[in-house]
This record gives sequence, structure tokens and C-alpha cells, in this order.
Amino acid sequence: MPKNSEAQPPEKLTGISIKDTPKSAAGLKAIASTVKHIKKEIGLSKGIQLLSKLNQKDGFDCPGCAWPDPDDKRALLAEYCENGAKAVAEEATKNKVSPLFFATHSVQELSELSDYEIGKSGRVTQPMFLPEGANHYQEISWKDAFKMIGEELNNLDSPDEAIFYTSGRTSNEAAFLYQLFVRQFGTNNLPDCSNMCHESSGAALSETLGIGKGSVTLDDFNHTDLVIVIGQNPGTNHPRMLSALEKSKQNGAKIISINPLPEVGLINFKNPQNLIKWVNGQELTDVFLQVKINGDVALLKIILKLMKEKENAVPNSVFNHKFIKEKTAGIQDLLEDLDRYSIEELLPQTGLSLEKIKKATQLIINNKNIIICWAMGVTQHKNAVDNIREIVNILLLKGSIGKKGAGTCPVRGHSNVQGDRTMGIWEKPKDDFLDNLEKEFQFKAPRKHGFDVVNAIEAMYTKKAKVFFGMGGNFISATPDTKYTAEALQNCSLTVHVSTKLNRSHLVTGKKALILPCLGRTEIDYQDMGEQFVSVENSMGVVHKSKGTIKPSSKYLLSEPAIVAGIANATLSSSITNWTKLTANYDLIRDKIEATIPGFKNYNKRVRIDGGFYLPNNARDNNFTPTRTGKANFSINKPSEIELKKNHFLMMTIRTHDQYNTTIYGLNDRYRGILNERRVLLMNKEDMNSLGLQKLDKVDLTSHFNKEKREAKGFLVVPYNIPKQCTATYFPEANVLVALKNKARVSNTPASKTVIITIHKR
Ligand SMILES: Nc1nc2c(c(=O)[nH]1)N[C@H]1C(S)=C(S)[C@@H](COP(=O)(O)OP(=O)(O)OC[C@H]3O[C@@H](n4cnc5c(=O)[nH]c(N)nc54)[C@H](O)[C@@H]3O)O[C@H]1N2
Ligand SMILES: Nc1nc2c(c(=O)[nH]1)N[C@H]1C(S)=C(S)[C@@H](COP(=O)(O)OP(=O)(O)OC[C@H]3O[C@@H](n4cnc5c(=O)[nH]c(N)nc54)[C@H](O)[C@@H]3O)O[C@H]1N2
Ligand code: SF4
Ligand SMILES: [Mo]
Repeated sequence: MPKNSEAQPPEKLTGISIKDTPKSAAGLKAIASTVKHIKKEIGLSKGIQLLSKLNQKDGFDCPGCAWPDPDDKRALLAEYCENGAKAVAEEATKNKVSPLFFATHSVQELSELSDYEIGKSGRVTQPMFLPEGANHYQEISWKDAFKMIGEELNNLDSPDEAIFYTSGRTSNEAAFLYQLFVRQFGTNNLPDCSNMCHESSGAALSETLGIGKGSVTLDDFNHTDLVIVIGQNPGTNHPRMLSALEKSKQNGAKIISINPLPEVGLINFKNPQNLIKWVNGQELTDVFLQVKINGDVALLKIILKLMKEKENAVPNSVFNHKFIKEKTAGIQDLLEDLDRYSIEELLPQTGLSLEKIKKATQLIINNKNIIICWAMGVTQHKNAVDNIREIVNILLLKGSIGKKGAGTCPVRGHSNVQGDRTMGIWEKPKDDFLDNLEKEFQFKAPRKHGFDVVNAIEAMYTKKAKVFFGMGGNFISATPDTKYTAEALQNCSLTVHVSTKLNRSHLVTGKKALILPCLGRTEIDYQDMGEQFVSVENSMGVVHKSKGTIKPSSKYLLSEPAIVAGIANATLSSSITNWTKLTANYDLIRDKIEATIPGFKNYNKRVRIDGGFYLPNNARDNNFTPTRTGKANFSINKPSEIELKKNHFLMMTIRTHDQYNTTIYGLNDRYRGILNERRVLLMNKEDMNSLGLQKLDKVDLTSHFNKEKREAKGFLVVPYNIPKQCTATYFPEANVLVALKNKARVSNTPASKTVIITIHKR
């Protein structure tokens, strides 16, 4: 593997243009953008045909985000959003990456392209192999690829020297089979994208409520009094959530949004499915708290203090004492701890006026049924778990969980990231789960916990791990500390990626590398016993089926379950599992899931019912017995410890409207008015003045963590409505600045939203 392959996107600028931010999200422009992408990637008529099956009960699940579909009635047309359509267009693209493509383009040459250009190359059509020292991938048969993986794995000194990553698009069936193979091979090294995403939510919610998932259903949005959206940009990342918020508003609910940016989707929304509302759109947010980056615990503490003050002044006016007494533990400690902080001391961390916070608190005090939604703006900080536990504190004081219209709503990212975890993709499996696997499959499961993403990178860097296997995803671009991670991957003897599309992880490899191309969601999956469907779990715990409808983009593609079976057969000589039989008919895999994982009774029957079924959820049922205390736990949390020196800024790495994680759909961030450029630094005007910077000045960024420095060069300064000392860049261009050791307590999630930087004019 040539060591000079580029792990980072090139510094090249693409020709920025800046527009006013639009007044509302969605509307006609969203439809125009959908049509443009569909036309370009798949062609209009095939594209429209394909979209007619998107999120329909007899169709395929959107490969975009994990937002749920309505349980009952679905629109005949267009049960999807602009970004769902883009995700489909991206997968069903006409463009192909064939052996000829690899013969023509060297790995190094491809690595010099931008992520946008790499992605646009298209779908990988055949298994490809990069031999040691070579600079071009070459064709390899599936049989030889499986054999190579089997030999490499069996040559390791210990199964713990292999890492098995998963991204969140993998179906339940594939994920279950994959973790079974990995555990029969002998390791729990199953890091996943969730480690970088909602791990902090899982950690905080398990501890406080006894379940790592959210508690609300989509219908709760119709019955709520107040929705708080904190650290999330639904207009871009979960667009159909805006329709749910619109319904909440129409039923009289209020909305508070807490974000350093006035994200346009949260402010005003034109529902493309509601023509009448188009003229003015629906104003969504009632109170916008433009908090400083990582000022959330301080803000939530002020809210808690104000709630306590009011309760003390007028007993029974705020707290739900019945709920607190019957269902919770630890309130006294929380109330005492709140006294340790003064509002004056907390306020500067928020950057807000007390008056504004009081207005929001009044809504919390006045309303009984509250839903709190959140995403990466709270999960990717050093004190991310504290953020979420503080959110839970508010809900518990109000008794606002386990009943209609109320509860927790961590909005998941990848379309099946929650399902993958349910299937056992986890480096810290519970003993009960392993006991069940052992009983059903007659093998001895490893008990030692495995590496998560951060630990896996360290293990590869220090050569404790030697083989990297990625079930989907784009590890080099999604992970922090790009240079360090590149070295870690390059230390491996073999890196393997099961992928749909070409990405940078295929270009920054171990000594040898394989790309194993697989079927996507949209495609027909034909196995020995006929056409198959798969199932997925959305953000609200609904398991439902997904069936592709178009011809696979190449005849050489295998399904993810078939790839796992191929590798298992080539690796595990003493396994008594019949991998080939299981993949011939996915019903047999589902039978095994039913036999080992609670909640899947009559899986094959219930998954065939239109719309699927709900998994059990103790918090939803107002039952908190699975926690350590047997009750819902109040907790004590720490505000940010970051103290910025003069000329130091906090930087968050966020998504544009035109990307799906590391897959770049286009170069526009339309809702923020930034077009045709990704290398930008969003800055407050006063901060720009104090550094003597003008609009579109070119700057280099240095991040500071402990005494270490990291650099990223060539960003254009864009004046933006963002709190002072806060800045924003896009992921993955700025990942090189995120130190691997800058991560959340407990969950180990990289703190990609709190990077301390200095800014240097070119
Ligand atoms: N189209 C599209 N859809 C996607 C994705 C995609 O890339 N593109 N990715 C999917 C995935 S995997 C995920 S996890 C989700 C991500 O969904 P989001 O979490 O919405 O994604 P981010 O762009 O990371 O946005 C984080 C939001 O938090 C705010 N924020 C940042 N720091 C703070 C803070 O300290 N406090 C507060 N209160 N707010 C803060 C930012 O301003 C931004 O609005 O989306 C999923 N859906
Ligand atoms: N700085 C910074 N870093 C971040 C984040 C951030 O906000 N800031 N967010 C983090 C978050 S929330 C997440 S979830 C991770 C995302 O991390 P990943 O999940 O690893 O990254 P993706 O970009 O979603 O992966 C895209 C690749 O998946 C492959 N793919 C697509 N569909 C399929 C499929 O059906 N099967 C298979 N086998 N492969 C498929 C394609 O080849 C595509 O190139 O990134 C994290 N990294
Ligand atoms: S909201 Fe998410 S799941 Fe729904 S159509 Fe849009 S991208 Fe797909
Ligand atoms: Mo995510």
C-alpha cells in the first residue's frame, strides 16, 4: 500500500457563492433539488418508479435517516423527503466502478480526489483486491477473496487481533449473522458507527431509565404539549420530523429549540405534502435559545434551578410529586447539588439572557406532556453523557415520561443503527445475550469486552490489531484524528470493506486490501430459496420489512448475509452452524433471532404485517425496574470544563444539507446559504473583526488538545449568525483536527462538536 495515499480531502476550493439563508425549509426548492439529483444519478422515469416504493409498506426502507414512517396511513405518493430521495439516487446511481476503472486509476490518484468526486465515481461492480505494494486494485473471485480473509484471520495469534466494524445501514438479518460469525471466531471486537453517534445517549439512558433507546412513538407528537429540540438539525438530517413537529403545533403544542445556529428547518417549514401551507409556511419554534457550543448543561441547570425556585415558592406547581415518589430515586441529591451552582456563574457559559431562559422555563413549568428530542449537538462532547442525563432530570421532575405525548426522543442517524445494536453489534455484550447465543448455536462465546471505535484505532496504531473488516461505512473519513487513524489502518496486514460505493477507506488501506461489493436497499435480493426481504428497526423501535425493487447494479454483487456466510465458511472449520442454509432463506435467520433476542416472538409472522411491530420498551411502559436501583434515576452532572484562552475558539463539525455523513451529494448547504464550497469556517462577525478577518478570507486552522496541535489548511471565513467564540466547519473535512483522546466520559464518543482552535490568516 503506498503510504502517500491521501487520507484527507484535498485543500482545493470549488468557487463559493453566498446567499441569504432561506426563510423556510422544504417547499418548492426541495422538490426541484430532488428532481435534479434523481435525473442526474438514475434518470427521471426510472427514478420516479423507484421513489414510488420508498417507505411504502410493500417497498424498501429509506436508506437515509432512522426517522419512523407513520404507523397507519401513508401518502400514496411521496412518503419521503428531499434527502431521502437523494440517498436513493446516490445508491441507485448509473455510475459504475468496474475493474477497468481501477486499471485506469491508481489508488494514489483516486485518493487525491475530493470525497464528492470519489463518491460520484459510483457503485463498485466486482470484488477487488489490492496486493501488497501495488497501486492498482485488480479483480478477484468471491471464492478467493473469502479464502484470503479466512487464512488471514486464522493466522492471527488471537481472534482479538481482528476488528469488525459496522456502519448503520446493515439489515437485522445481516447484522445478526455477522455478530454471530465474529463471536464464533472468538472476539467481541465489534465497534460501530454508534460509538461516534448516539453512544452517549445509550449510556445515559440505560443508567437513568433502564433502556438505551428513546421512549416516544411517532403518535406521541400528536398528543404533546411541548417539544424541545436540542442539538439537532432536523430540516437537513431528519426532514420528515418537521411534519411531525408541524402536527404537534397544529394540535396546540409549543416548540423550544436549543442550538448555536438558527437552523432554518426549525424556524419555518413549508410542508411539500401540504399545498395550502405553502404560501407562508408554518412557523415552528416558539422560543429559540441560541446557546453557546457546549453550554447545554449550564443552560439545563439554570432551567432546573428556576423550576426548583418556582416549586419552592408555590408547592405542587412544577414537580410531579406522585411520579417522583413512586418511580424515581435520587431527587434529594439532585436538588442539593443544584444549590452548588449560582445562576450568575452558569449564565456566561450559555451566552443567553436570563430573560430568554425564563421564557423557555415557563413553558416547561406550564406544560405537562413534554418530549425532548436531541442528536449530535449533545452527544459529541466530553460531557455528552451529562447533557443527556440532565435532559432526563427535567423529564423526571415533570413526570413526563411513560405516558402519551411525553418522553425521550434521541433521534437516530443511520437507518438501521438501532437495529444493529439490538442484533448484538456491540463491543460490550450483556451476558444474557451471550448465554442465549451459546445455547442456540452450541459454541463458547468470548466474554471479554471488545474495542469500540476509539480503542480499535489505538489498537491498530499500536499493532495490537492487524486485520480491519468494515461492514459498510467509511472508517477513515468518519473517525477523528485522520492522520493518526490513517497510520493505524496502514499498519494492518489486511483491510476489507463491504461496500456499495467507492469511498476513501478503499484508498487508505492495510498492506493488502479487499473491496467486497454488496447489494443496496433498493435492489432485489435473490437467494437459493427465492427472493428475500430484510428487516430494520427505526428510531422508535418499530421493526419492519424492507424489500428492494430494482435489478442489482451488477450481476457480481452479493447480499451482506451471503458475504458473511462466505467468510464464515472459509474461516470457521469447526462451526456447526449451517451458514449456507441460513442465507438461502432469511426466514431461517429470523427464526434464530427470535430464539435468542427478546421481543421478536413470531418474528416471521409479525414482520410480514404491513408497518411491522413495536419492540418492548420499559420506559415507554412507565417501568424503570431494569436500572441499578429499580427506579428511574436522577443524576448529577457537570457543566463544560472548557475555558477558552484569548483568541481560542470552539469549533463544531456539522453536516451540510448536501451530504450523508461522508457521502457528499453535492456542494451546497442551501439552508445556510453557502453554495458550491465545503471548506468554510462559520464565524461570528465580531470575532472576525477582532481577528481582523474579512468575509471569504482564507485561513488555516490549528486545533489544541492538551499540548498537541493539529492542522487543517485552506478554509474560507463566512460571517454567520453564531454565538461569539463559536465556529463551525463541515465533517469530514475538519476531522483531522479532532484529537482521538478528546472524547466523552463513559461513552468514549469523539468530541467532534468541541474542538478548540486558533485561526490564522493566510
Ligand atoms: N441528509 C442527511 N441526513 C442525515 C445524516 C446526514 O449526514 N445527512 N446523518 C445521519 C446521522 S448518522 C446522524 S447521527 C444524524 C445527525 O443529525 P444532527 O445531529 O442534526 O447532525 P449535525 O449536523 O451533526 O448537527 C448537529 C446540530 O447540533 C447543533 N450543535 C452543535 N453543537 C451543539 C451544542 O453544543 N449544543 C447544542 N444545543 N447544539 C449544538 C448544530 O448547530 C447542529 O444544528 O443525521 C442522520 N441523517
Ligand atoms: N467530525 C465528525 N465526525 C463524525 C460525525 C460528526 O458529526 N462530526 N458524525 C459521526 C456519526 S454520527 C456517524 S454515524 C459516523 C458515520 O460513519 P460511517 O457509517 O462509517 O460513514 P458513512 O459515511 O455513513 O458510510 C458511507 C459508506 O457506506 C457504504 N454503504 C452505503 N450503503 C451501504 C449498504 O447498504 N451496505 C454496505 N455494506 N455499505 C454501504 C458506502 O460504500 C458509503 O461510502 O461518522 C461520525 N463522524
Ligand atoms: S426523514 Fe429520513 S427516513 Fe424519512 S424520507 Fe427523509 S431521509 Fe428518509
Ligand atoms: Mo450517526
